[in-house]
Amino acid sequence: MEISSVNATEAELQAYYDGLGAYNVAPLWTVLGDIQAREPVSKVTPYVWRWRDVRPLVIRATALVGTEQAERRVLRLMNPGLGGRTATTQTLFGGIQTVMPGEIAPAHRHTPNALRFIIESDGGYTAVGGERLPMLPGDLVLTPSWEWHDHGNDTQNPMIWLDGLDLPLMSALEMTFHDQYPEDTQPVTESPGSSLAKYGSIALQPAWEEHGPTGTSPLMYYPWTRARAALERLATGEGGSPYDGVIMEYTNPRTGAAAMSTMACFIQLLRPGQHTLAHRHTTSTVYHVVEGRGSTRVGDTVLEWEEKDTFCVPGWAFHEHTNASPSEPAYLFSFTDAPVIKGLQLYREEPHPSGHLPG
Ligand code: GTQ
Ligand code: FE2
Repeated sequence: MEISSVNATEAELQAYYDGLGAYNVAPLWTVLGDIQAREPVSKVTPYVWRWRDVRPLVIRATALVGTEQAERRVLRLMNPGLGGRTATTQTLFGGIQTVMPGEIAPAHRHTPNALRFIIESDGGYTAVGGERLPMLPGDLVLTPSWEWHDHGNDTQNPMIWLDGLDLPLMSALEMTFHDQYPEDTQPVTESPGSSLAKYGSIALQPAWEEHGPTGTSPLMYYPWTRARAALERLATGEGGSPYDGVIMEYTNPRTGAAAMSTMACFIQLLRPGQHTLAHRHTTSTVYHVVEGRGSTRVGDTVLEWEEKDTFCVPGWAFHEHTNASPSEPAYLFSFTDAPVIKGLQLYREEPHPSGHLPG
């Protein structure tokens, strides 16, 4: 036996191809190069959404649409490479949401998982599981799949935060279910601080509650004060990742696994002047600059960032970070699709062969 070779004329081939569409079949061999690329080439464009541009736009929206009209008044962070899809990376969605003084965003639930990383606020809350979780700048609030959630601003100042959802993934899976709560807000059944006291006490977990080895995090609130203190403390030593500096994952306190089934969340500190080594991995990332200024090189692109900017890094793209300040640390929050990629046993990671990207 041997590999066969047949030489049809262009005209014969074209006539054959023209006849296939009517039967909804098509040749694989004409597209095999795309399907079997040697490695992924992401359509996602590395991009920075600058706070100085986006903030006025989200504030303008508050004068034009209420939470009655919008349900969620969010500006979507549209990746320029994804052709108008509601997507910031292939799997992740980022948006900037505002809730103005006296406003609520009504209670609903849906299969997409969501996180909130607070950018500007004086208070206010997201209610989940009957508890009003605080939303101060730098706090992380989770609303995992199918949990009722409503937002409210009982302060005098705007609340603005970064939403992170797995919408593009849910859309690809055609797995979006959505429910409206019969009232605008869910009943408050838990006292303030109860979930943090129950699940957020170092290595102490309530022994009276039954739980299996897996599942989503029972803790849905990770205050900035604790995250920052942990990073500051660790930054006094030598430790950390050569690619990410002092980086900590927000985990499910019962299992140590990622905070949600589809998204992992991280907070990292780049030491003053730090320039990390370059690597790449098959997870994509949305970053938010909590404090500081610097740049992230992604392949040939340099993303310059400063406080409150949001930027994205595609999967399988080499990237390295630089903290531009010689005296101040930079703090980056980020979320990735790691639980999905790792759960499907598709995770790969490699260092850049030269250590740093050229340029
Ligand atoms: O706050 O519940 O950005 O349901 C997209 C969908 C936010 C929310 C988004 C949502 C929400
Ligand atoms: Fe929602």
